[in-house]
Amino acid sequence: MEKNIEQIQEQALKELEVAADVESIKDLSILYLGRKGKVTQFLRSIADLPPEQKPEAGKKANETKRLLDAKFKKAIKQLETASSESEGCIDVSLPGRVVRQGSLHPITQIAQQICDIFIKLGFDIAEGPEVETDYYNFEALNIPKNHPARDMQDTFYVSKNIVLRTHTSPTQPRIMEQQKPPVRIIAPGKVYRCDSDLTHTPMFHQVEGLLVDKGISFGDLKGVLTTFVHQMFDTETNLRFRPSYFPFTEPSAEVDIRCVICRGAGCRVCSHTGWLEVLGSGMVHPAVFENVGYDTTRYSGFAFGMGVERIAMLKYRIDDIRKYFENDLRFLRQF
Ligand code: 2U9
Repeated sequence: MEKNIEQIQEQALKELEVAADVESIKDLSILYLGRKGKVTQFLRSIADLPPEQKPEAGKKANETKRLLDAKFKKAIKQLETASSESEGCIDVSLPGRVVRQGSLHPITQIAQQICDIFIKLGFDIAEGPEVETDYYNFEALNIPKNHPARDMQDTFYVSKNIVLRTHTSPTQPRIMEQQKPPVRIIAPGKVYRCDSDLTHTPMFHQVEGLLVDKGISFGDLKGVLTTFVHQMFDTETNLRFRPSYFPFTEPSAEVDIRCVICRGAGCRVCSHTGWLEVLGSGMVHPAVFENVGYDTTRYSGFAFGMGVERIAMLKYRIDDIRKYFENDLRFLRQF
């Protein structure tokens, strides 16, 4: 009989060793210590033993019961502690979380497309400061103090002679002061004007270009800007050059393209004119050349400028410029 309870204990401990989870140990506990369990049944059977064997058998059976109960409880506790510690750990068997790839802002994409077209035409990129002196932003570009063009630009003043640049054109006299012709540069970047509505934001992006060499004519200007429009939109997009005025160019022209929405039939976007204004341009004013020490009898050149947001609005058919700067990912992810 005593051997029997030892065998039961030995068997229970062997089974406990291979029990891998809490549920299996609980099952073992029922199998050995439950109401109909092996140890319980052994305890009950002691009643049928001869009286002299009962005390020893009872003692051994109770020791086994206590030992197994303690071993089962300890094993359950160890498994539960191990599982709560592993909660903060990485489960390498789980599928990975997808990291969304970022993309360039639509305005950056359009600015790059514009620059790429001019780079292929032989232009270099030039960059200048966004906080600019009154001299380079205005004076060097033939916009003297009290000139009405200063009001047109709605300038943010940092101090009396320092402004947030109202165009990227000041980059160009800076380059011309350092470099003799030929000059072929485009100046992309942020500009600032005190203006805000459906089609204007206080900060926007421009690309302005300059080409200076011997014998440059208005025909060169037309050829370069026509190539640009055909590559940026498509070769079916007609252009018209409309006389205009800028202090830094003479003669000056605004460049319209056939409406990309209605193809000239007339719609809300082109105010029923069939045309959209996309560029300003002209032959560089001799006063600008004199300011940078270029010989106006030897050199001539053309210049142009465009708003990147305006081009982006037409390409992507967005009618409110502010959408580009609200940082709404549902909008930005479309590009
Ligand atoms: C130099 C001389 C002349 C650059 C030019 C424009 C015409 C022009 C505007 C278009 C829309 C800016 O974003 S916009 O408001 N630009 O109309 N810009 S000619 O003329 C220069 C530049 C540099 C030395």
